[in-house]
Amino acid sequence: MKIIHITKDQKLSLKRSIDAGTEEQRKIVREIIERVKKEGDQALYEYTKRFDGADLQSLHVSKEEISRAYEAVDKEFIDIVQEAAENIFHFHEKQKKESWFYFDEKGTMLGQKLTPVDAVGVYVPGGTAAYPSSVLMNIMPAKVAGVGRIVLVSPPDQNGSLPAEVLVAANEAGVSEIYKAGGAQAIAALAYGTETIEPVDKIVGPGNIFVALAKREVFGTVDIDMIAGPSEIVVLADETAVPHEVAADLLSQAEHDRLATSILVTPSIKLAKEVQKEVAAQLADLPRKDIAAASIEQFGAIYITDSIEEAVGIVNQLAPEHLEVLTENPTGVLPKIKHAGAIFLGRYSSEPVGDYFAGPNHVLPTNGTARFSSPLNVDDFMKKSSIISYSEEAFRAHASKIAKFARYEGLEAHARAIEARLEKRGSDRNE
Ligand code: HSO
Ligand code: ZN
Repeated sequence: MKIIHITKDQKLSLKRSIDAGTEEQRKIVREIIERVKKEGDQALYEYTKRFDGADLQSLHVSKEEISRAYEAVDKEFIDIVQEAAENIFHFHEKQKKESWFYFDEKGTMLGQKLTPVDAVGVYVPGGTAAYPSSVLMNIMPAKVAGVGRIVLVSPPDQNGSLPAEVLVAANEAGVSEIYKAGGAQAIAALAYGTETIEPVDKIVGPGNIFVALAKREVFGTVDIDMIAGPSEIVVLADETAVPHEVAADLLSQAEHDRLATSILVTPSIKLAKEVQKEVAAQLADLPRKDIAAASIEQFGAIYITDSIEEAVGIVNQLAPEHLEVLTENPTGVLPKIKHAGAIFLGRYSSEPVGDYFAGPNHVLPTNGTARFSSPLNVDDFMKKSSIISYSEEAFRAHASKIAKFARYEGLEAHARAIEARLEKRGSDRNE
């Protein structure tokens, strides 16, 4: 892991060009979407055969399959998922906002009515990235928001099955329906519907480039979540941090992806050198050492600053997905942190505590977007309607101003709609 001495005013960034896909990939995705729109289920069966090698009898995951999943996993796994789900539910409940209304002295009522999205689709990738923890993190905020229908889609293996752990997590989180479909075809089915899958209003969850392109393509017909980039961790530490713990935390995100970024920012040269040694040593016996080593080699770095204040400045420039504060007084540093998706304070708040268990969402802004966006949350699954209820007194007091405003815009019919209520006519219901 390289050690870099930061010079004052050095500009640093985690921003990378997001894989926008090739023209060829976009063409393939558009063709898939068109076929699903036209042929519905038939297209899903054929693509599942072609891309996943599974000859499905049904797209739908049955109650029996879910029961079998519970028998296939360890009892301990179920207990842990249940406890994690409870923590996630509890945390997200605190985010839930209520509709609000107020009255003025003229009897006018104004407000905002909050309504959950009717139906949400959650995409779960296949293979080793089918994380049950992400199933919980994507479903629970929708559940807390009160979304009535939550549909999970995921590509099956060659035997036509989904991982038992995913099914258990989805069921614990309160999923309504589960379908065996992946890739761009699953996104198309969620957006436009097929004979079996009713369309949804919003699609969330990570996926490969074809899934990301398909989400972009259907955006507007449905809403989508942010397109998440590779995982990032920045550790802000002083000489009180424990080198082998810092190294372990950096590696926890490096093992996600060759493109993941793990960075230590510290004013302590001693800590920097010890962490560098520890990372190399711990890498050697990690099962996913190929991935973690590639990530550390290309994107890992230890930045040395003159002071902790300067280190905080670097953190705010980077706006990382995950920030760990391992300093003598982490809560004292907190007010100075402006940009980070999730902030972990102190040595017992190692990043995986948040990935799996604490309660806050692990779907977080990456690629420097923590400057302007937030973790996945309950609000993402709620929408707001403005409420306007003018009293007659308020209407009469303001009608002429409103009509004038309309005429300044050259919109005569708007003005007349206002004035129609000022005229007295025989047909007036109040006469
Ligand atoms: N750290 C990942 C989420 C995750 N970690 C899932 C383990 N499983 C988000 O950046
Ligand atoms: Zn993780």
